[in-house]
Amino acid sequence: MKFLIITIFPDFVRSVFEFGVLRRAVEAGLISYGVVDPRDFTEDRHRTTDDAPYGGGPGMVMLAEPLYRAISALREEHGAQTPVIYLSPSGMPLSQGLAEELAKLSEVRGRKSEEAKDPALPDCEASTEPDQSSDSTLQTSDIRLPTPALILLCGRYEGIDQRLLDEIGAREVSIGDYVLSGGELAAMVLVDAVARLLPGVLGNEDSSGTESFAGRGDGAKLLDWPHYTRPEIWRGRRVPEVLLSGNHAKILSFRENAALLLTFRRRPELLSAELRQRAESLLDSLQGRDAAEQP
Ligand code: 6GU
Repeated sequence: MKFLIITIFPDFVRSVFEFGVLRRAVEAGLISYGVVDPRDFTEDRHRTTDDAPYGGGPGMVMLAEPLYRAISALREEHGAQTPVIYLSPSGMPLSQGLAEELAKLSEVRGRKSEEAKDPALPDCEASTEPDQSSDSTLQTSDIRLPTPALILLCGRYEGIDQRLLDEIGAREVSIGDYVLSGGELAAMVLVDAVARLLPGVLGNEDSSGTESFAGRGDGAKLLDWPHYTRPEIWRGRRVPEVLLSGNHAKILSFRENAALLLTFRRRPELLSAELRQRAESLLDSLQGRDAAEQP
């Protein structure tokens, strides 16, 4: 997956790819990124990227033309259909589901070529690169489509000229109900959430699956259970006994109950009526039990 970011703070955005999981994913060739500055697509002496809003009011609005040229340059290089996501507090909320949908854009190799003609993917010609095997029959899995790309458009000031967003068909995404001073941090949140879902990015293929908000197959979304590591007693606080028991069935049931109760207490709106019921019965059955045994 290629993340192409349009920002007036290119160094800030690049720095995010230099640490931790994202850095390792770049080094392993599992993701790549490009950063472009709309200033480089201006033609005036001051390299202007914003102006006062028509109709008056405070702040400045980003000009359509430099952004249009930046997007056109990226689409020319990476595919005319490359989707554009505009990070804005007025967008659709980012969710684990949306992150999964975006991560799936990269699930192309090995699919039937018909299916692979996903309109969301760059419509460059599929290049065929038969592998080194002696079999000269071209397998559908040998068809290599171009690496899927996402253009992430970061706004600053009061926003972006609406005509640019309409012209390019941008999808607007917000990371929550609060206002940031620009889209850069939001774009980096989206990149992280998507990248860690791509095959191979997390060392342990399992670890994106069991935590908060990862679907568990049954559609249930629960908060994560609490975690403990050494020492067994820290400042007088003991690790729950069951976690030391080696009884894996009991441990799983303890953790699932803990996750259910935490979700019930903190985010009851995430639970179905059935799970809420189950949490209530669990609370009843725990009444009067030793605190050390409680999830
Ligand atoms: Cl995507 N951008 C800005 N500027 N503020 C936000 C946001 C995005 N999501 C939440 N607040």
